[in-house]
Amino acid sequence: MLKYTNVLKHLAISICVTGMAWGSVAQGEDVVISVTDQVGDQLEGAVVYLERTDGQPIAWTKDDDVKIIDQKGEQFSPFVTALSVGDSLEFHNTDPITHHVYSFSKIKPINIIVPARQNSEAFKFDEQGVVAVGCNIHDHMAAFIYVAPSPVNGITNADGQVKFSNLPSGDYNLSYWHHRVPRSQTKNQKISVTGSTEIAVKISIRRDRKRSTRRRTDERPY
Ligand SMILES: [Cu+2]
Repeated sequence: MLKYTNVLKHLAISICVTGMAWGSVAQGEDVVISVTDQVGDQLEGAVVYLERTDGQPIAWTKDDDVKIIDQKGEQFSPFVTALSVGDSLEFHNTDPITHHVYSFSKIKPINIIVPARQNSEAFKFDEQGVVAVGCNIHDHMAAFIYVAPSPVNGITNADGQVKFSNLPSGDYNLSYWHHRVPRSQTKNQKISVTGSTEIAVKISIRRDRKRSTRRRTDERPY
């Protein structure tokens, strides 16, 4: 696979050199981030984002769609949402009952009743940070929104992986956030992307899984 990728890269370079029309086409790399916790378990639901070390914006295609958090079966879905600064999000309600979405977060206080089978207005997020969300009617409902300062952001899947495709080569700072990592411990780690790259990240999380979601959202002033 590596050899095949290298062949593709050589082809791409040849095309750039031989055809001016191709010169403006950005050739990027695939970067896979694998996140595990302190005992080596693959960690799902970690927000990972990359910023260029020189502070310049990243030329990267971004999904501009309004994101959605659904309320279904008295649960928020998804549990964790990653946004870029400036993105918008709607709360949908596919349940046959009313939900009352709230957040005491500093960056985006929310207080909106979403009647059965209706959608909220779009909320725009203009600051980086965490927004813990609950429902005033159903205490067991909880969700987290992480607003990242970079469009290159994503959430690890069940295998603990997030993939960024077609990323320009260069040096990046990798940062992460996870709801079981004590407050403010987003971490920076410098990575160099010079080809298709796999990065392993280990995160120490609180493994107290028996704590209720209500306690989890209340203890954080998000
Ligand atoms: Cu509710």
